[in-house]
Amino acid sequence: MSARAYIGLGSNLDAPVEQLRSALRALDQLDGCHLVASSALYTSDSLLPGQPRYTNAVAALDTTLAPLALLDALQAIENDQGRVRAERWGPRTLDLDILLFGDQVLDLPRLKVPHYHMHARPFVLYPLAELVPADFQLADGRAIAHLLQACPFVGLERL
Ligand code: ROI
Repeated sequence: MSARAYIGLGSNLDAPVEQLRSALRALDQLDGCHLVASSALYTSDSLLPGQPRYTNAVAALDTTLAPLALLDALQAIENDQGRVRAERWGPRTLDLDILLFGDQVLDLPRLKVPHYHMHARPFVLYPLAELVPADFQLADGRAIAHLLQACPFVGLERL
């Protein structure tokens, strides 16, 4: 059985656009996964001061992997692309987050789905909105249209 997962991609080191393109290829090549679509790329200032600007995108991925197996696979891609986990929230070559996993709501130590911060992040919501129908609801019932209304398109540049 396959589930549609939505993956948030972010990078603010070492040629971010190339990092995201390479990550999209790697997602499509994962065993049991098929890249269905990807959003445009967006740039925005870091939520934390003193870091380079980020480039972000969202991908729709069909997968037969279980959520934690997908998480392991995403972390392997991050490591392959040179991510060093020096500090929490620090600059990174590549960040891959599971935003949504089918209709599942998960509250595990390693994985919370829907992603805990996605509702407040324009660099997640606006690319996600490119990939889902206008009446789309998150697995916990929140409507994307309401989340977008509460999260203005401020500080985002669509590439
Ligand atoms: N800011 C932006 N614009 N994009 C990100 O992906 C991002 N990721 C982070 C923090 C440092 C919170 N800021 C970000 O982890």
